[in-house]
Amino acid sequence: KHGILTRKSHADMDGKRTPRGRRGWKKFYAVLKGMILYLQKSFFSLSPPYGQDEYKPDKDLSEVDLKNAVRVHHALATRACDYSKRQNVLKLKTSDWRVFLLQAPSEEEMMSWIFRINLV
Ligand code: I3P
Repeated sequence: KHGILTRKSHADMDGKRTPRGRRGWKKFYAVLKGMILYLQKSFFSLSPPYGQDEYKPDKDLSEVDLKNAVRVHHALATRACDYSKRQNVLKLKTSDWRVFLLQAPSEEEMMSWIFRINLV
């Protein structure tokens, strides 16, 4: 599965609140492949037209993209009911206690990401 997701880091690896300065929202092209959710920045700098079917995450991943990749094995995705500033936001808790808020472009997309992440 892939699509645009906007990410906010809420808690870091040890479960500690992500400090100010690193809590902003950032837009990515997200790809769920195997047990990894790749959050790619470099996708947007590639020249259009760039059909989603031609997309090859392994080939196009930059170092920064690898750093932003999230292991979703044993992660839990839920609707972010306690977050009301933005629409269609899901909460992703990873097995290493990180917490991300991920905003999808629509309710349907949000539900689809939750379903797919929890299947891993
Ligand atoms: C954060 C940024 C986020 C905001 C967050 C700020 O600042 O403005 O948009 O979250 O508030 O800390 P920075 O980019 O300097 O990290 P919201 O959009 O949810 O308000 P928070 O600390 O209350 O999470």
